[in-house]
Amino acid sequence: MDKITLYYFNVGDSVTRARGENVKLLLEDAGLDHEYIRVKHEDWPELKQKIIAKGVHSATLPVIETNGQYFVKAPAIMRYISTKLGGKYHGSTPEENQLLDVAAELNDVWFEHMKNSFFGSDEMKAKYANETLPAQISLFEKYYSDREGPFILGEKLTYADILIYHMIDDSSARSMLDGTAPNLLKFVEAFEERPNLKKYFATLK
Ligand SMILES: N[C@@H](CCC(=O)N[C@@H](CS)C(=O)NCC(=O)O)C(=O)O
Repeated sequence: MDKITLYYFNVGDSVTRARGENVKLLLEDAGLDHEYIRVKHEDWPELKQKIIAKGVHSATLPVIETNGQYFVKAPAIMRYISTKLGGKYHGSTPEENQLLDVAAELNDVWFEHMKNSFFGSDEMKAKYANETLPAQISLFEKYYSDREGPFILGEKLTYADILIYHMIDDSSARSMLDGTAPNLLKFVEAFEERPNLKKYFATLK
């Protein structure tokens, strides 16, 4: 693929928090030539208008620009890149791809819960930590128990795995997996051992 420029905000004090990191992880795993531009909130309205002027009616971040074109919505960007790479991060059958779509949809529901608690009251934060988060982990553990793993479809890493890995990371939920979600733990460990990702994670320390 041609060089990709990824744009996203910095959210809070973390360089990996929220939706942009999903695309970043895919770019790193695939070893694609890219640049990651952090958009300041005051610069976003101008960039947004520039993207809209290119015919992208619902301009949000993350966005990627490649070959003069802009592409939006994190899971859709990931599917687009996967398709450009011959389905590298897709399943092999319509049924497998349907499962990945479902996992991505459920992941988005989880993200919305996390986002609302992040910006919400102490009560909302406590409800998320004590009820929603354990329920989400237990739900995804079921999906990862259906096959040998380590990934949701088996041995092949998919874009849905990237979304789910990042959700676990963003929720600081890794430590909760030990003893409660063995298949998710196996998945997370395998994910972190992927050579390109291992190198990338080392740069974050
Ligand atoms: N479902 C979309 C959500 C995109 C979204 O809401 N992005 C927010 C930042 S996380 C945004 O761009 N907000 C500014 C705006 O809508 O102008 C995705 O996955 O990319």
